[in-house]
Amino acid sequence: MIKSILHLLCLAIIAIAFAACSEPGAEAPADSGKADEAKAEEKAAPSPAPEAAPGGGEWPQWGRDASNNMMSPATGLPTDFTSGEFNDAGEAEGAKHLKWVAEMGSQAYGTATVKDGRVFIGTNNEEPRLDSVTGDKGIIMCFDEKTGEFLWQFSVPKLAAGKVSDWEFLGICSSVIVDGKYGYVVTNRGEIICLDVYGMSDGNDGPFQDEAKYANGGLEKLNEAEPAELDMEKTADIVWGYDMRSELGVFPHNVTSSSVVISDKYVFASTSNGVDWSHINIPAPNSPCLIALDKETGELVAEEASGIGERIMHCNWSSPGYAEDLNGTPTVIFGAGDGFTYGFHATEFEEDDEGFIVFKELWKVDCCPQEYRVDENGEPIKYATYPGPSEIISSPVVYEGKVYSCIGQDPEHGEGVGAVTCIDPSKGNGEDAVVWQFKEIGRTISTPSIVDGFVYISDYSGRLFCLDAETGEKYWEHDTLSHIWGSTLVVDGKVLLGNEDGELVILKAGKEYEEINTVGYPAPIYATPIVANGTLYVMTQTHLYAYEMGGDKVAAVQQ
Ligand SMILES: [Ca+2]
Ligand SMILES: [Ca+2]
Repeated sequence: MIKSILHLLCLAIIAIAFAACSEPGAEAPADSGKADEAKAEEKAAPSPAPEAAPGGGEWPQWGRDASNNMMSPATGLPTDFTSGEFNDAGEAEGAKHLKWVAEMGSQAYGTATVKDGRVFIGTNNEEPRLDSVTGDKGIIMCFDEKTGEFLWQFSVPKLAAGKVSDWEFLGICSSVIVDGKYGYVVTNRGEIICLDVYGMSDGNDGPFQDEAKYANGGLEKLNEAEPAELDMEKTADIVWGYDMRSELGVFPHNVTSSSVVISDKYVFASTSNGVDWSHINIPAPNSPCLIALDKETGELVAEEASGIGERIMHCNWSSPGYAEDLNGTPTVIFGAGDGFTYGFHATEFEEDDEGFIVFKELWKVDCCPQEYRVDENGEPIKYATYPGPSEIISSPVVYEGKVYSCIGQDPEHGEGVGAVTCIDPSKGNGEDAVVWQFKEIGRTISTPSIVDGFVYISDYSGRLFCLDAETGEKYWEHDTLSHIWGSTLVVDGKVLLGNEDGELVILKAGKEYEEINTVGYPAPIYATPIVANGTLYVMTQTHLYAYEMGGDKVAAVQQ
């Protein structure tokens, strides 16, 4: 279960104003007036046009941007890169196209993000980087983008609950989303933490100043914990923190997973609220499964009150998406633990009867086919059986005004029936909004990639499908012959996907099926490959590989 959660975290991200970043390699307009115009145009665009983003631009969050559509406009992807052989110094000898490789912990589920020269990953503490941090911990590591040099880490103590809410050695499953000086991440303790990406190098930013106490008790025990002796130069700088367990009473099942998404004002986060060890009882049915926090202060702004908590099948591990304009409305998109995908208003909230500020539900669509919920006699089909119902763990993707959402379960529950649902919120609510549903797929915790009208989606059973985004028609499928936890990346006309056997498959994107290469690694791949600034990052359970992409464009990016 925990592993799946981690996987989920990797999946979710947000839409940043990537476009606002002036890419180092972009051609400068001839005069400054034109430059300003160009900048204004860039800021208005939801994502950079391929020609405007040599090297593909940055990858500042799970999903690259808030649409959660994991594709990159980069070109020059080599298809003959290799993993090499580790020598005693920890170098991957003979690895083709490798810039650097960094050792992480023994398990790493927090898919890499890259912004402003830094790379962030989530892992555990089984290969300790700091003498002052020992034993099992949730860890965020920050590396230098060019060299892979370790800069600092965020060390999170484990909850005493163990497997029930904070499974041993799972580490931090969430990806860091970076917005300017700040990064936002969900910890293994069920906390949302705002970090200063510059760490302590520019002093201890606040209001939060109790980093030494946090290291011994998290937010929950700040008042009673003894301050730890820390190597402050390499310690993360916490700006603010929000403890979802103590503030909301949520009960994370096995682990807190998923990544947050941000708008200009808010942080939107799923709470990992779930069932208890019995797998039947829901300890906190009235607690929210999705919340909004003020980005500046970390204060609670709104909570979900659509009744998801009472209908949780297992947990809420999906990372939400955000669209500034979906059917004319700023919308948070949430794949929930009851199998429904929800659209909530992202800027207007309402007060309920008890005085709580809650999300305004715009629409909801059941993404779990009815025949998975009840049998032909109308009897409920048992959860966690092959033909039974599933919740949503992967991230819903927004593409050309539609939402693509997939159902699945914790990989510990094994394989089973799944579905991809295409939702058009302009067509109404519920079944009216369903454009098509594809049911040939098995359960999945992978997030789809959608490029040029093609949907690429893998399932836990190991298959990768190419579907028509408008009709759901299947063009081809490929069996990787191993379980899949991670998600696809589409870049430079290719689809990349890692599996549990440590194989990264490379297929041709488009209607015609073509295998290009399979690259072997010495450890399983549970995270999703990403591309940022002309570099391909492949994350196994133990190592992060950074590969240089080819061509002049890469050189331009590295100026
Ligand atoms: Ca600082
Ligand atoms: Ca601080």
